[in-house]
Formats: sequence, C-alpha cells, structure tokens
Amino acid sequence: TPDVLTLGETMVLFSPDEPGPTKHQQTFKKSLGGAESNVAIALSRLGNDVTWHSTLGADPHGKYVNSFVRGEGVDTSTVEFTNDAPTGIMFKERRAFGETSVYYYRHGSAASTMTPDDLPADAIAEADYFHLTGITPALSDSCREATLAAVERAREADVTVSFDPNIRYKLWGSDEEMRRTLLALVEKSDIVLPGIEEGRTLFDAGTPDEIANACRDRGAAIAVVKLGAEGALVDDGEVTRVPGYKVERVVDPIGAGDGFAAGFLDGRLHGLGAVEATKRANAVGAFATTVTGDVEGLPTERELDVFLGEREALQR
Ligand code: KDG
Repeated sequence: TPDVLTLGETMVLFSPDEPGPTKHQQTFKKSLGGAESNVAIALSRLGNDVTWHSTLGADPHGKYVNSFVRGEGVDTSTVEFTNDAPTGIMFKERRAFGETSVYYYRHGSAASTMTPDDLPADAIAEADYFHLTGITPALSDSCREATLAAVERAREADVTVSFDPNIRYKLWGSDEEMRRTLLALVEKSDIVLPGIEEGRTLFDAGTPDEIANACRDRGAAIAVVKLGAEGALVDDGEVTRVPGYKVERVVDPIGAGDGFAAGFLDGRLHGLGAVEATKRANAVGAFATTVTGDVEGLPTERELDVFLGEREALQR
C-alpha cells in the first residue's frame, strides 16, 4: 500500500538549450513535465512508496513518460494507455530578462480524457496520503469530475488529502470557474499548499497569515503558504514563519512548488510536526530550482540530510 498516491497529467517537456524567444530556438532538451509526477518522483527519491496514476497516449511519448516515472521507482502499474488521444507535450521558454513561461500542446490529450471510471479506487483508499493539484480539474470536464470523485474516495477511506492549487491560467476557461473549482477542493482537503500569489487570487486576503487563515476557515487542518525565496508560513492552529534556504544561482523556479509539496509530505511520513516538515519542504523546493528541468535536481534522502546538516557528506 502506497504512502502517497497522486494522479495527473505528465507531458513530454522540451526545454531550449539557451534562453530567448521560442520562435528562434533550434535545439531543445527533452524531459518530462507534470506537477503530480514531479511530486511522486521527489517522494520516491526520498525513499517513500508512491503511486502515480494517469492516462497516457499509446505512443512513443507516453512510453517515454511511463518509463521515466517508473525508472524513478514510482509505481505506475495503474497507468492506462489509450489509442484515441496523444500524450500531451509542452515547451518551456526562458527569457533573458524575466520569467519562465510555457506553451502547452495538451488540449484533447490522453490525460484529458480521464473520467471517474478510470480511477484506481482501491489504491486511493489504501494510501496514507492522496495528493492532488489544481491542474487536473482544469484539463477537461471529465477530469474535473474524476478529481472530485478521487477526493471523495480518499475522504471516505480516511486518507489524508493534500492539495496544491497550482493555478495555471492558460488552462482555465474563466477565473470564476477556476475559483469555484479550486475553493471546492480546498474545502475537501486536510493540507493546503498555496503560493502567496495563488492565495491572493483565491481568497480575499493579502498577507500570508490571512491566506492560511482562509484555508483553515474552509476546513484545512494545516495550511502552508509558500513565499518563494523567503520560505513559507505554516498554520496548524499555531502560525510559524519558516525561512527558506539561499540558492546561489536559481536556474529555473518551475518545479519548486512540487519539491516543496514532496518535502512536506516526506516530513509528515517521517513523523515530523508541521514546522519541521515545512523546513524539509523549503529544502526540497530549493533543490528543484538549481536545474532547468523539473525533477533532475531533486535530492535523495542522503543528499537532503547532508544539506540539512543531519548527516556528514561522504566526499569519496
Ligand atoms: O509544477 C510544474 C508544472 O507546472 C510543470 O511540470 C508542468 O504540470 C505542468 C503544468 O501543467 O504546467
């Protein structure tokens, strides 16, 4: 039985070798992108039993995604393959001045065809934690239904639900629909992990304390508001600011939130309190920012312990 089960869409991700506008890029590095599989891979590297569920296209990209995730030690045995829709793909764009942005080619993708009937109902009920993000319900109507059904299934079975809103504006029809759907999921979650800007979008709240409070008012036992380089604010009835770690050279912040979620859940699985788990979350998030891909920089358990000063480094 898995420590954590998560589900969502994973795409083949093409990252340009150089910063600059996509139109003029010639060469791309191939890897994979998918918030939930990022969390699954991070948790697996840290030594946990994780199941990732999805529907992939029965095409070379789908095979690549499945092998990659499985190769990281994640259980992909419930993943389905369809001949009726392709695996999604995405391109990252790093501009010399400014933020990383993305271009998606995922409309009508294999994962977007997921329905409540495709859920691994037994595996969900057997997990200790069910982790979801706000990306999955944005993919299609059937994905929204599947996400809600999965959460209900987890709740019925007393599985702890952890939720990262992960707002992706490019995927939502309207802000109104986005807010309604994501707030409904907040209400069904035990742990909520919004970024500060996401919190401002979802709630009528400005400060991290207010955002955490808004999550707890809607039923979350623990809210952790991510503050980027400044760390996070955690509220489990008691509010604590947990400082972040300094990263000398941030290569790409995409994936940091997923590392953060994994670090937090890993801490809880190790029996840590909310503040200690948030420290771990900050650390894993920091690792994710050191590389262009989402998962290549994620630490093993040993690397994380060395980073946190809990173990001596073995140089040779
Ligand atoms: O959190 C990182 C993800 O955003 C990235 O891997 C791609 O899942 C992805 C998405 O939908 O943007």
